[in-house]
Amino acid sequence: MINADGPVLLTGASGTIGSLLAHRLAALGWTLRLTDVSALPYELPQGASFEQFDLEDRKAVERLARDCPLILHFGGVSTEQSFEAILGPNYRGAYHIYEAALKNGARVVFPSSVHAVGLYERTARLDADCLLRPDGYYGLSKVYGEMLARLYWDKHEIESVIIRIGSVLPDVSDERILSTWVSHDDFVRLITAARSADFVGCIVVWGASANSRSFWLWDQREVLGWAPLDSSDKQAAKVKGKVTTNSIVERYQGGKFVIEGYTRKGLVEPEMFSRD
Ligand code: 15L
Repeated sequence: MINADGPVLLTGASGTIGSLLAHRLAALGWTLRLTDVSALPYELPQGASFEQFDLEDRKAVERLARDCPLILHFGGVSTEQSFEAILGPNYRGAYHIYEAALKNGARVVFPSSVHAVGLYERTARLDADCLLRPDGYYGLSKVYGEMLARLYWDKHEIESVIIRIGSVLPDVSDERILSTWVSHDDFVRLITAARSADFVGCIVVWGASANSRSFWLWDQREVLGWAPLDSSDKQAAKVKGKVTTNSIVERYQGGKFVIEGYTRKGLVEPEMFSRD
């Protein structure tokens, strides 16, 4: 069990998910230490403090993480970009977070992404222990983050909840998101469960609501006692026919991220390793 009274470090506080969490968790009475490389685009919530710095600044990360029993690491690049643009925030930054967690014995919530499995076809139904198939440099950085979590658990007993997030949005905006959607309420409940669970070890949970069109099956949510209460199903009629005209985008779970820099002539092999 982690110290329930300790402050919680939230990186990426100025981003979309960071802003959502800062407001919702502060409203639940959490004491938050917020940070981001950009200024906060909202007023500081009750009980929160904010420091602006780059995740590449290891000393600043370690200073802010001091005495925090929980780190919600939502900082870093969240879109497909060049390897060089992603290297500092997502690789060095995540390493700094885990080093800080090690110093404090903190639990980490690491947001992985659908883009860690983005090159599976949409017809595939995945368990959380599937082979990872990133769809670009961003997805690759999430695979690295998942392995950082694994390393620090196996070698140092630093706990992690890896959330392989689909699409955190207020509403479903196209047909693909019927499969990947996670409502704000389900997501906030998932984060609170990650804090209150006695013991988590190093687990992977699909960050999605109870969507009947989900691409994803088994995961380790039982450890958290979390189950989504919302579903995209009610929004299906609203987005019917909302698809792109690109057959590669529509074929794979990663959607638009897949075609960034795609040079293969045909389709990706459906199975990377086949014993048949
Ligand atoms: C992600 O990982 C992105 O950060 C987010 O902006 C969305 O694009 C989401 O995946 C998605 O693919 O729906």
